[in-house]
Amino acid sequence: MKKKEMIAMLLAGGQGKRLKGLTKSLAKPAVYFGGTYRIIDFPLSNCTNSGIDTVGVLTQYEPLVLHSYIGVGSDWDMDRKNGGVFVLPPHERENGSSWYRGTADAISRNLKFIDQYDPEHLLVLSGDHVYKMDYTKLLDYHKEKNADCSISVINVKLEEAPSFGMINTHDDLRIYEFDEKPKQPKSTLASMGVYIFKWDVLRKYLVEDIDKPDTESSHDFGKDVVPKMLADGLSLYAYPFEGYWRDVGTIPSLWEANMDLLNDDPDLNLNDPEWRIYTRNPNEPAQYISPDAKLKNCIVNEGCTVRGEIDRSVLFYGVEVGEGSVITESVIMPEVKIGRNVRIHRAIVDQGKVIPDGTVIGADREDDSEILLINGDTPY
Ligand code: ADQ
Ligand code: ADP
Repeated sequence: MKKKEMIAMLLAGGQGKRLKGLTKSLAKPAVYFGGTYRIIDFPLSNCTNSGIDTVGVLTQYEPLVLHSYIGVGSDWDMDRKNGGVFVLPPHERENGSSWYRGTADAISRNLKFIDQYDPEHLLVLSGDHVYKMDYTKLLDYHKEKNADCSISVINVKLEEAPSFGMINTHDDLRIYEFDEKPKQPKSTLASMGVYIFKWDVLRKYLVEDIDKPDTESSHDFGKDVVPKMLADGLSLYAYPFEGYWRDVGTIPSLWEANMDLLNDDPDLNLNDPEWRIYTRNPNEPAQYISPDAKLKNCIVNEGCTVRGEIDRSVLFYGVEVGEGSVITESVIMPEVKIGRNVRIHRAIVDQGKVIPDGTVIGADREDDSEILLINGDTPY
């Protein structure tokens, strides 16, 4: 196998418990976003656009949709002779355990895959985030600092800090503190879960970690590997990322990031010829808008038939909206069939849901601050 300067490992195994009903039969990276995409399209496209041609995708929870979706990677221009995208589900170890225990364990169990390319650096990515990032800039920074590990960081609000790995740095951005999900955060600089490691350095840490009993290590980058490297005095640097980045791990954050796209000049520009986000084309016919339909400030994907009113909403492919129905501030996932005279306000409606005529969802509330999730469990 040809030696590569850097390959990427994309962690796509998370269950996404905070997305509740949306991830019941779907891994979080496979959740739909922005009318056309699945979340995993973002890191995959970022890899393609950054010239990274070899990507291992680590799956675990509900892998079937992800496996068939990624296929041979042709939609992201990854079906290369030299490199490509490789889906890596957990396989049995000699001691019989088959589940990936944590994010670091997932990488440790694929050492052979990585070693084939004998890379100098390893890019570790999360499959849960919506952003456009040129990873070559992070690599340049990592080399310039001669870092053992470089972590991409972004400023978050102090009240959001307990959900992230929080970082403190010296003036030269060298990291001296890393707290995974601190109850009492001491900074607002959050790890984006995007790391570049010197491969020979990380490899040693992974080999050491994999044999530790679960009582001593949760085999996780944020909880175990990064803090251990820091404690050992290795050189870890923070790379300040500038741009739109969202962890869309909760119903409100997924809804909000979809709504962000409806701004006239959105912070996340998806119509950027310099940085395309690739996705699998559903091959649906063009959308049909009936003479009585009214559409304002919305994203409507192909295969939709709209006979009602849509305002500030995102419709994925194949959605039907019947006569007299009014949809406001909502995200309607693919192939949802909405009958006549339905009202939906501030909700996410999950894929394939059928909403009978006359149903009112969220439109008759006094307090509409909560975003409703309508899925297979909802009683209509
Ligand atoms: P979390 O997002 O909470 O924090 P985690 O749940 O470990 O971390 O998920 C990271 C990624 O790995 C996700 O893409 C998930 O789908 C995937 N994943 C989780 N377990 C896996 C497994 N066993 N096998 C394969 N893939 C798996 C992390 C960092 C924080 C950082 C935030 C940024 O730990 O430090 O601030 O990401 O969102
Ligand atoms: P959440 O949105 O709840 O934070 P994540 O996808 O980030 O969900 O995963 C939460 C935790 O669940 C992670 O620590 C991850 O290691 C663990 N996890 C992910 N998939 C599985 C699984 N299939 N079985 C057991 N634990 C898992």
